Amino acid sequence: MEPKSESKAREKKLIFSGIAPSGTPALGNYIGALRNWAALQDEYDCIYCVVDMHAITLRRDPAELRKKSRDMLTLCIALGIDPERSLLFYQSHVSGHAELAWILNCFTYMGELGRMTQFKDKSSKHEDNINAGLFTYPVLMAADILLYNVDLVPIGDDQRQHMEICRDIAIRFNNIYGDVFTVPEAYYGKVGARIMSLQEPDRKMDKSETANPNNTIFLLDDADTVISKFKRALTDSGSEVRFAEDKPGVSNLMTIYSALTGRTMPEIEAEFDGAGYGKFKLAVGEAVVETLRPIWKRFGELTADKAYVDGVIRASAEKASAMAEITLNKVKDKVGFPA
Ligand code: ATP
Ligand code: LTN
Repeated sequence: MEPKSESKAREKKLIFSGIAPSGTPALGNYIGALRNWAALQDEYDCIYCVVDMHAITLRRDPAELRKKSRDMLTLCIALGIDPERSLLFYQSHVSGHAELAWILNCFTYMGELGRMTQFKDKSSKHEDNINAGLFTYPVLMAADILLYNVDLVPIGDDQRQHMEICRDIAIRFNNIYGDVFTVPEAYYGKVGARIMSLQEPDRKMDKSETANPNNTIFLLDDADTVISKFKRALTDSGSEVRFAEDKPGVSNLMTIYSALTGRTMPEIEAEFDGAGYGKFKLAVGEAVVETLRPIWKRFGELTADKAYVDGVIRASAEKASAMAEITLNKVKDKVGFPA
């Protein structure tokens, strides 16, 4: 993918998305975001980023962060992100992200950041470390996106507020300085924009889950672990497989099953009519294992091929830096930094 110069228009629309290496990716990340990342490559030019700078808003062990970042990036390739067509790199390798974030901080209000539910949620969970980075997290995310003037941002439902603030910042900046940033749209996949925890279906499945690993299916869990987590998944009273508000556990499992098999809710209800929860939960677990099996294999092969993955990281970061520089130079000029 080449940097877009003023003279050469891009044929395809451009996409950016990021994922934090804050844990082993979870089934929620896969269904809500990562599998869309792979699918969108046919239609769009795509830039995908392991956002390690976002990850340090919580304290991390350095060696572990490095490993998680590498695994995340490798897993992205295993999931179908094709480095021949798309860029895939670490956020910290392209300094433009941090530079633009600082500038955008000066165009973002405390009040709008204070309304972010993710900030409220994460600061209540980590009362001992409510740092400024956690507060300005959405500004760095806006910088990630606006740096590349992308059209579309594939994300899960939990990122709606962050996308809105990104658009507001872009519009605000453009109103002052003219047409600098493309105002991006969010892209939500059709099914499964919010996969819930298996044991507590009233909250979303998180990859950073540590309290109870049975809440989350991690993409690198083995087959037995996946099946056993589904067998234990919390279902609701009764025995009917029915998609309904008063059945959050069963409905969540149906969403997963539907996302992976392409079957509709009425089809799933018919398939498991009278079957009972045990059989249904096993079928969902098996559908997940079948989806993950080729990914596990590819991940193993890629982990063994260090030189190839290193090459992808280096080449992508170089191309991304060149693209970022074009926007950054324009922004610096607009705000009045000397050439
Ligand atoms: P953390 O646990 O560190 O907060 P996370 O699991 O929420 O992480 P992110 O890195 O914040 O994951 O998100 C990566 C992508 O996955 C985002 O597009 C996000 O919307 C999507 N996503 C995260 N959790 C879910 C979920 N439970 N269902 C659907 N999509 C999700
Ligand atoms: N905050 C996002 C991760 C993220 C992101 C981005 C997603 C950081 N920068 C830019 C899309 C575009 C999240 O999913 N938690």
